[in-house]
Amino acid sequence: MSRFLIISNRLPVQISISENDIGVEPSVGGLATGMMSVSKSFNSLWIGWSGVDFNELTNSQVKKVNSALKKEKCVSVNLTQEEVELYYEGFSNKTIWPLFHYFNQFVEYEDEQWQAYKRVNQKFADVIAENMEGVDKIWIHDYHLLLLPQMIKEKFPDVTIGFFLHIPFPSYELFRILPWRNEIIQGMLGADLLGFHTFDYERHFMSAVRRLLGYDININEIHLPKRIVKVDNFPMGIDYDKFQDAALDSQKRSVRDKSEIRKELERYYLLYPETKFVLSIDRLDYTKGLINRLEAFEYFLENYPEYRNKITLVLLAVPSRIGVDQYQQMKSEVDEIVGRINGTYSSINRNPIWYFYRSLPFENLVDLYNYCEIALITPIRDGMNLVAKEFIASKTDGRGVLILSEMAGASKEMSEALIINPNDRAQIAEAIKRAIEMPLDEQIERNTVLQKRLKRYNIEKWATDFLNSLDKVLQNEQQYLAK
Ligand code: ADQ
Repeated sequence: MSRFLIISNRLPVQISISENDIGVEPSVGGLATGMMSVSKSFNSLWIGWSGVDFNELTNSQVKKVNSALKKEKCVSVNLTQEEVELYYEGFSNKTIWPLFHYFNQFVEYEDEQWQAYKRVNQKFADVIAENMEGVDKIWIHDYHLLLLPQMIKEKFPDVTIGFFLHIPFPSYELFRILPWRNEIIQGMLGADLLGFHTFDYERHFMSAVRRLLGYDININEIHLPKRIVKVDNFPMGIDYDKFQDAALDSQKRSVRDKSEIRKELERYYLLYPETKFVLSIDRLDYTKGLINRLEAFEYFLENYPEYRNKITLVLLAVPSRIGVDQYQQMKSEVDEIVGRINGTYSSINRNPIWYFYRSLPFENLVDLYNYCEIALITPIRDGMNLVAKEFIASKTDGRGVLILSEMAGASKEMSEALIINPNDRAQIAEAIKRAIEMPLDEQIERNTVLQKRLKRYNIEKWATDFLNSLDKVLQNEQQYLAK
């Protein structure tokens, strides 16, 4: 029976190990959240790093972890501490991540990290090779594994390979800075189908291929000497019904069954019924624009004093990549600005910002999406941004206003939101005011259009579209070679 492999840096589970017990839980992150629902509906096996250092475990613990993973249809690629530092925190997150998000000033060029990146991509290729029985399709995800398509293609030329990049692909002028640019492009071209979130990322990639390698390009096909590679955009969707249903469920619960967060929001609202809750949720990452968001919020409080006691920013920052310097610095900066704003604008019983530095269970996330009237999403660069979509999907009665950065891939499909430039504080402040004052029927009108679109192009449709395209690529390639 044919089956397909999903490959990503991290497995979509988080493993906790105590003396007698092994726990497996779903992990946070766009890719994990998105692909989980898809992998269940196909005959698939997911290969990736488990996040656990197997060298620290006893033999019996290793067995237990592997069998817990097997139940989840997962196979682990074991990484040493050094590999995690050089390949994951190093090349992936200190070179590719900042460069592809236009944070040129943060990019490191360390040969040692590049060598580790190549080694780990090869390690993935080896584990894949051990699990190839009956496999005819492989879907590789994201920037940690840019060299993997070529490694697999060389060894298994008949297997169809799809690759999807979850982050932006930068303009050629930026990409060319990378000393290893040719190897990276060649690595990606090992795939038969390359997918991006938006047409712009696709266009940037094509331009890099044309200028660096000089291959013939026909609209969205790249003609290599012996095969063709198709390039297309597939804007990633969300599990729409899951968010709608969870939001409905959250509203219907009796007081006793409500989450603490929801009870607290409702209690606060009873005390101060004029309050508008503004929601901000993301990983604590410099690309997500937390600093400019906070500065814009401060600007708003400064310039629109009539709203000072009528607005509360619920700021949820999920700890992320704490081993990378910039992330630690940013955490201190966020702490400082939140302190400054609360110090300036708090009264005895009211803080303008409620700040949480942690991850939250799904139910709480939905409570916040459902209850807060406004979402403020201001990334400096973002491949897509699923939070924007999840917020809209959780608005069961159509109320709510989304303020969204034009630098997020999601803005291309969500023009009914209030679209802002994340570097324009005055514009963001103005959008907050507009959101507060927006009439209900206008909110509902905008959200109805958005919801219809998100429901139609949901995560399942995204994955099936990608997989169908992958099948078509194979047929086209056979016709092309027969000519
Ligand atoms: P991320 O950068 O992780 O993903 P995003 O698309 O916003 O960003 O997804 C974050 C996910 O984490 C959401 O599904 C959200 O529900 C979840 N989440 C956020 N905060 C949480 C919290 N406090 N507790 C629990 N869960 C939380 C990368 C790219 C994005 C791209 C995705 C998918 O950087 O641009 O949209 O991949 O391709």
